Amino acid sequence: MTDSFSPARLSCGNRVLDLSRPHVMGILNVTPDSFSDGGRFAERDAALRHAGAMVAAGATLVDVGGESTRPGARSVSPTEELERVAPIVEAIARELDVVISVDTSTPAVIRECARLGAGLINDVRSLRRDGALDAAADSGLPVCLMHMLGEPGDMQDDPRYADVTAEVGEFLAGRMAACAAAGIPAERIVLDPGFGFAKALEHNLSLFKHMQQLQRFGRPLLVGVSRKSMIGGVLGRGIDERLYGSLALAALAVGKGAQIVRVHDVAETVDVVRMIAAVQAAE
Ligand code: 8Y4
Repeated sequence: MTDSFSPARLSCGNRVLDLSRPHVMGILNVTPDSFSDGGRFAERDAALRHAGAMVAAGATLVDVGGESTRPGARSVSPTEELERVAPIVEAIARELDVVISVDTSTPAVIRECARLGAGLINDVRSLRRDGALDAAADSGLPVCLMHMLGEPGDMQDDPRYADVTAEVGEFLAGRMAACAAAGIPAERIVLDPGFGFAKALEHNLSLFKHMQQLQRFGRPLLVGVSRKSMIGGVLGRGIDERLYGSLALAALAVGKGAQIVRVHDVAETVDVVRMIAAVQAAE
């Protein structure tokens, strides 16, 4: 009985997320500005201001990432990634009341950010890098396991599925088993279908339609579709014209039971999510 229900709470370090209502995770830009002679301080300041604005708009999580997952992006060394992310995690932990999610696959970054006050490890590689399972286990933090085949650089080279939702479910079950073996219990896991990762438009749409199948694991679902190419593919809109498409998918995801939506447009999405939550909470 309790198995088929998502738990009401997720413990995120020193904060607890109430999962009886949906949450908005704001995507934080951490773009290194090589032209600013203010250097690291200006970067950290801009990130902190952006995070503060998202929290004021109602984000209960912010996702901080120092490595681009875009196809063709230059790879970043662990030291470089840590130098970008750690000061920002530290500043947000000191200044803001929010769960800090760290978008990383790198064991050293997982360990250091946990020490600095992060509340969630968001790994698009689902802890498949050497040492990542142990680092996440030792952190004591929850982990978001996301479906992706291959690596960001090659993932869009002709992805094929017989049944995309079933295969995503099998993949996530395998990663949950790997986590269990490494000492990360199910209670610390969040699952993510991985929209836009190793999936053609038809796969993204079918996976979205059948996302509810992933509720069978009894774990909270995180969905990231904001401004993604599946919206561009359907609507024929450029990246700056995808707000309404993004809001439609955020609403539909929450309607299908997603507890966390990862978005760029926090204020707009918070209105959508709060409206749905009000209806869901009614008699
Ligand atoms: C515009 C800007 C359009 C960026 C697309 C994008 C997910 C994620 C990403 C996700 C989880 C992205 C780090 C891709 N997507 N983490 N990360 N789930 N858990 N592209 O779907 O936002 S990066």
